[in-house]
Amino acid sequence: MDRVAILGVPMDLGAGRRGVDMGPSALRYARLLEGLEALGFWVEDLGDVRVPLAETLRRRGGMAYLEEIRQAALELKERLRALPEGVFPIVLGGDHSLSMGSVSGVARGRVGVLWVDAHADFNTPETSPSGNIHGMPLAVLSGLGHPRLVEAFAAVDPKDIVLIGVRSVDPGEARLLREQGVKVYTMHEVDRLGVARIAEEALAHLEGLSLHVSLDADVLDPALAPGVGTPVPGGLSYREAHLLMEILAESGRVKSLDLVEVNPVLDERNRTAEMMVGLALSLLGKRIL
Ligand code: HAR
Ligand code: MN
Ligand code: MN
Ligand code: MN
Repeated sequence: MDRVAILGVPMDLGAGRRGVDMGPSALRYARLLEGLEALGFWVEDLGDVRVPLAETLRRRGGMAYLEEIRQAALELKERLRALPEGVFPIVLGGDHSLSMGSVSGVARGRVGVLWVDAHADFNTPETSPSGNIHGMPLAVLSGLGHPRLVEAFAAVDPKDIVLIGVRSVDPGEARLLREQGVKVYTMHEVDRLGVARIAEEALAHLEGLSLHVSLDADVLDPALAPGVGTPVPGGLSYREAHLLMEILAESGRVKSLDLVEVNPVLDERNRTAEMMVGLALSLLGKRIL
């Protein structure tokens, strides 16, 4: 039977506001494990990576948390490396800085990354307007940014990255994305081309590669998914998000998944977590008929 491993990263040190550290609990409470079992998977919840509470650190915000974030992401990376091949990991966040650890942990050789997000997360300390590390993981994975992070997590060729759903990009970040040759489908392209065409183009662009999907809850329209710290209007609809997951599932090439940036403090009756769980199940093969 196919195996899934769940691993939580209750971290909000990379974000500008508190609360995403409760995301792993909210996603578990939304019955992710039971949903996966109903699909026929053998599921093991491996618990959480250790992350210090912001209140216990005598520092505040942004790059001040660099070492704690690095340590948590490194622990995640090591735990993913230790999984037997063929186990499908689902990483529960937590802010998006954890994906430095998830992508580098699953990258055995070349990996294609589908980063589904309202934001590009391609800032460096120089281009970032906020200093928040959850706006930097994709740059770090590509080898750009703070040397302490790059030496630990650089793992992908920027040409093996596809961004989908983007609608908030900082000026320096936009320049870096162009220079590095990252493929970006903004909401403009979602509207013009549709999600089906984009999914097929993305799969063709990453031809031959195993894929990691990093799903940021804020890619969804905030009217549907209010439980996020950095909402941006004009996001994916329920139907677009599900269709994207279903087409990726049909490819059979997705080998790992992050569910990140769910903020239960800002949510309404856990609906954002429930929607993320529904999307994860679609990505793992759930069908209507
Ligand atoms: N681009 C902004 C910054 O770097 C906002 C980043 C927000 N990031 C996330 N993850 N919520 O996608 O500060
Ligand atoms: Mn993100
Ligand atoms: Mn985002
Ligand atoms: Mn966010």
